[in-house]
Amino acid sequence: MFNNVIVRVPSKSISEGITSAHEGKPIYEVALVQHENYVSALTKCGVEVTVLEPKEEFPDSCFVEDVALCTSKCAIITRPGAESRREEAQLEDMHQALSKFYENIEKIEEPGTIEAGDIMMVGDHYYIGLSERTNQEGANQMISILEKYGLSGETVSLDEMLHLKTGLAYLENNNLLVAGEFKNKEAFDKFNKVEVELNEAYGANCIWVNDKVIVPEGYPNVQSKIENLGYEVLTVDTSEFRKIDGGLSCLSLRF
Ligand code: CIR
Repeated sequence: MFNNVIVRVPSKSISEGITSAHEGKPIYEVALVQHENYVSALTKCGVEVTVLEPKEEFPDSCFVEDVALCTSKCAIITRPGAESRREEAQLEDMHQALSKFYENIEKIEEPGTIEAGDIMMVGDHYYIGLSERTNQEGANQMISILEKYGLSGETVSLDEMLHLKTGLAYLENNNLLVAGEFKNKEAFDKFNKVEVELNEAYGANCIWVNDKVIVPEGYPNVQSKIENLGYEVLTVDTSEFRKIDGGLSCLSLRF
């Protein structure tokens, strides 16, 4: 059960976000409306949403998921692997917001790098993707911190995707959406894997929030697979975030 969510409003500079997609630049005004709709969908799931102000100097700063991991016991400030995003994790308003909810706030230190889009929570256990953004040192530090609080973690290697949760979404009740390179990873064999086809791969980045699942708009097969599992689905158009490799999960911290 999640009670709280933190988001950050996209900045005008979103048009300059890091991207590997060739879908053009996000349109700021459209991104703002999509972000408002995202917040409305979260509110429908019964969480309290803390909305942080936009930060022009950080084009990717609406993707708050990457700068902190929020667990049941502590929050951990990450150290993003992308140079242009590193200082995002030091933003004072985020630290203040986290300190309202957490007594224990930990930090990943140099030379560790980690972006929490690479971390998937399954109960008290955390899967950590080793990617271009998250290195072994960052993962080791994260696992030590988790263990200090009675939680646990393990690493999973990534070869193709940006982040672990680009192609995975844990929907609770042992249900795991899997796309691309994760379909055949042994680490996930114990789950009830629901496979997402290549042409809807972006739709694998969904979020479970209190028994509802928020799914990006425009991925009908993903949507019906999730509905067939018995979940109520809410959809939100995230086309502008997709243009800079961002999905639904990246836009919020949920705890
Ligand atoms: C980036 O490349 O860092 C951003 N343009 C997208 C971040 C997406 N975040 C995520 O998957 N957790």
